[in-house]
Amino acid sequence: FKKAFIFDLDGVIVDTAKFHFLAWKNLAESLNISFSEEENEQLKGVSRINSLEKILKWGNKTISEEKFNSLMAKKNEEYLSYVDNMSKEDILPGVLNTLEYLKENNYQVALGSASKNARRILNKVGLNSYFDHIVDGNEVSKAKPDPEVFLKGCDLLGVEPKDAIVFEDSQAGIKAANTAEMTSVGIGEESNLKEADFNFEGFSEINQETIQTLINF
Ligand code: B16
Ligand code: MG
Repeated sequence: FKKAFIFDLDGVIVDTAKFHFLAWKNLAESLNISFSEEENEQLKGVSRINSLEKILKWGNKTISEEKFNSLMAKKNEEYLSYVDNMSKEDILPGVLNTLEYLKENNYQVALGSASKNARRILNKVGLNSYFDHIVDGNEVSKAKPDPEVFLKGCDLLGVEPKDAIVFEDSQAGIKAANTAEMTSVGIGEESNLKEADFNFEGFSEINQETIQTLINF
């Protein structure tokens, strides 16, 4: 039986990708680099530093370290201005039901996010108390697809990776879970997440029966 659940944040619990998109787009445009939803898709689950590196590469731009750091700070400031307007209503459909079911049944639950803003976001939407442990971008040195973030989660929860189930919306995150031999559950468009063990459009499709199927997998 599987014993623990690890949730990604952006794209699984809340849709903050749209805020990242707005902030990255403004940054890219200030550098005369075009930036579309398609490019944004490739930044999902990718750390802040790696995201800016990718954008610069797409635009064939090199900048000083100082400018790099100031752009990252500016992007985050804009991103947080959107985050700070979030509330319970921004929790994606079905997520709260699942978290409540897991809590009532004493399953172990952790967050495994690349975001350095994960705690702030969980606070904003009022979900902090559902997580036994939080591992976020402040605690890992290797970004997804490296499994470090999920392995740390397993350590904290005291379970073997093979006994953990990971919910992820990004290709990098599914890869990370698979590398660590965890059960990977893709949330979002299946064609994007073909390598996942299971696929669901969102948590509205996940009920108690589904959870039991995952546990027995
Ligand atoms: P921050 P996740 C990831 O969160 C996002 O998907 C990705 O787009 C973002 O660049 C990254 O967090 C870093 O976020 O700038 O807030 O530190 O999907 O791993 O929860
Ligand atoms: Mg994500």
